[in-house]
Amino acid sequence: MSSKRTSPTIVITGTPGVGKSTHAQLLAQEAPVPLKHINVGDLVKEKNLYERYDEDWQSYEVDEDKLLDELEPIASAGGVILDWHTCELFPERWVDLVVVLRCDHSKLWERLETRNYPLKKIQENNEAEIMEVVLEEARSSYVPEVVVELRSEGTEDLESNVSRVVEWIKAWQADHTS
Ligand code: DAT
Repeated sequence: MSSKRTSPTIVITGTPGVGKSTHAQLLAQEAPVPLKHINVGDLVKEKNLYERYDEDWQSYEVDEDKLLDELEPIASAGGVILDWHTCELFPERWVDLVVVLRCDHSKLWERLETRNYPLKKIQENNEAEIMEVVLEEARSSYVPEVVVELRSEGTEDLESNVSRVVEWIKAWQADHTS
C-alpha cells in the first residue's frame, strides 16, 4: 500500500475536542521526518470544499469529491498528518497509521463548552464519544494493524502519545527505506 512513500501518512482522528490538533502540532514538531499538519476542517473552509454551511449546527457540509481530489496528491505522497473528526473517507491506500484519540466524556463536554458550540452540538459529540463512533468507523475502514486507540486527557497523555507515534515513525522508516 505505502511502498512508494518515504514518509508516512498519519491520520489523527476522534470526536471534536479530543485533542487532534494539539497532538498533530506537537507530532509535527517532534517527528524524525518532516510532516505537514493538515487540519482538514480548515482546508475545507479555505478552499471552499463544501456544499453549504449549516447555521444551526455551525458546521460545513463537505463536498467529498472535491476534498478527495484536493487531498489525493498530498496524502498519497506521504509526509502528512491528516487531522479530522472522521476518517472513513480516506482510502486505505493513503493511510499508514490511524490514531483514534479518546477522552472521558465529561472532560470532553467541558472542552466543547469553551468553544461556544450550540448545546445540541455538544450533546451530539458527547454521545458520539460515549458510543465510540469514530473508533468503530476507523476499525471498519482499516485493517487492525493500522488503527491505534489512545487516551487524550492530560498533558502526560499528549507527551506519551506523541513519543509513541515518533517511535512508530522510526520503525516505519526502517521498514520502508531499507
Ligand atoms: P480537536 O482538534 O480534537 O478538536 P484540540 O486539539 O483543539 O481538539 O483540543 C481541544 C482542547 O482540549 C484544547 O484546549 C487543548 C485541550 N486538550 C486536548 N487534549 C489534551 C491533552 N491530552 N492534554 C491537555 N489538553 C488537551
